[in-house]
Amino acid sequence: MPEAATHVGSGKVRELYELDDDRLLLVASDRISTFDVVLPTEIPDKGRVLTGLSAFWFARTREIVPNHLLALRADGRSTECRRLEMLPLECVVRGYLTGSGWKDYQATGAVCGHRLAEDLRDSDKLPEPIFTPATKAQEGHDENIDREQAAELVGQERFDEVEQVSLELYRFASAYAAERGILLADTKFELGLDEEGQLVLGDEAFTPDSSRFWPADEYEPGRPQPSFDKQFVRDYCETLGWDKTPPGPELPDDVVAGTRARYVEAFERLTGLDFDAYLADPNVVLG
Ligand code: Q0Z
Repeated sequence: MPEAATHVGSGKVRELYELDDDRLLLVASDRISTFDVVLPTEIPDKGRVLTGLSAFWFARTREIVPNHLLALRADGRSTECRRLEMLPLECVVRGYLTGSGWKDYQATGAVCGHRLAEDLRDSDKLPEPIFTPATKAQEGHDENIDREQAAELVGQERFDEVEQVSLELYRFASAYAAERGILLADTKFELGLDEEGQLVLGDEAFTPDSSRFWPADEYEPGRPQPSFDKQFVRDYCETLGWDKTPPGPELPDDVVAGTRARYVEAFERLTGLDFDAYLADPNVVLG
């Protein structure tokens, strides 16, 4: 960071700084988390892959909804963005039934008030994508809520707009990814308002940290799917008998290398660009 910037927030693997009254700097580190624990070993360039993918999607979805992206920095991991008033809602869209959606379905037959057919299996494709909002937890897991609860948080009109925009974003990105051999099982984004009260996409978009990416050629409903990016890490951790509480284990070099290769592969398949071209000039993703 060349200029003075005040640190204003930390995520598991990202940092947020204030540049001035109107602008924030979002920096993606190379940290990786698994089973909700950040590991002591980094995956080189992971933050650049996520930043590049997010910017790629921002550039291609701006006709669906404007976004907060102002500039990509030359380091490839830092994004200058417009400061928004974030909605107190996690916008989640699911095209497949897994994770907390699968858990809720098994317990109640519904996900966030969407009643589903009775015979669905883990990872089944849903007849159509569903909007399944969640509350933003300061700590621990977001809590799924139904549309009535979500409408109370942001107002009915805004809720309707957020749902429509979220579904449109998911339909666009999942169709695009599927053509490139990657299933976008579900995704989460954050929307905010600009000074004029217009809806703006913030945070990150369609990265492997905010979405479940599954390799299409290994898709087999009825069981949990391998993760496109983190499967080597999870498999390695399972061999250790680690109890999944902090601290997490160090990763051996071959697991680091294999995982880095998967992130780079996701970037290259989705963007159609060489990752080296991104490293040379991040703005290539803006097309
Ligand atoms: C995003 C987060 C991170 C910790 C606030 N454009 C925006 N305007 C206002 N607020 C945000 C954004 Cl992106 C905002 N987060 C999530 C990101 C570290 C928390 F990198 N929090």
